[in-house]
Amino acid sequence: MAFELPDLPYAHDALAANGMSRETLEYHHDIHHKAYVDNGNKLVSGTEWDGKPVEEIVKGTYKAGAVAQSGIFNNASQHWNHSQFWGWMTPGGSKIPGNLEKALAESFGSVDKFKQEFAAAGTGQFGSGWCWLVRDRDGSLKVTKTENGVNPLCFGQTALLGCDVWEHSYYIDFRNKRPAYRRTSSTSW
Ligand code: MN3
Repeated sequence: MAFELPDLPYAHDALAANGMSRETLEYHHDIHHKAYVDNGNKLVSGTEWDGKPVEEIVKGTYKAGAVAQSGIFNNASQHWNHSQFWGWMTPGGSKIPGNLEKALAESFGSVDKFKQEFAAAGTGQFGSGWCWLVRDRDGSLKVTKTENGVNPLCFGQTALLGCDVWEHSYYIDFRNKRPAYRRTSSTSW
């Protein structure tokens, strides 16, 4: 199946009150995410990955430890990352499910400590990348950060939450102030 750009699950201006403007979502979803979809489809076409699920392509093309990943990996992983990312944000925020709140408190000491660790991972990621809350293979919850399009699928982990810290995710609204952007995503519950 070819990659397809999913619709945003809300209007482009729905997150403006949370700090993510209509203009950011017009660029980030309509242009950046669409480019990963279009470029990914061009690169995958005619290869062994043609018609494969995006998760399989990401896992199959990731090269552990490599600084530069292939074009197929970069576009497939970024398509997957952004497809999750839109659904992880909710206009006005939402409550953390009770079972997750309990698991966060057990794993990190408190929900606030988890939020601090998550934000520190995002602000501490040098250059483009993502920060994540993952369930690791042993079942434990962890905060991680990855470079560029690398994501938890590459390590056999389940992504429970991720925040895009590429400049295109915050530069229109916060310019170079990545820490100010934390109130958009990491505290939107
Ligand atoms: Mn992005």
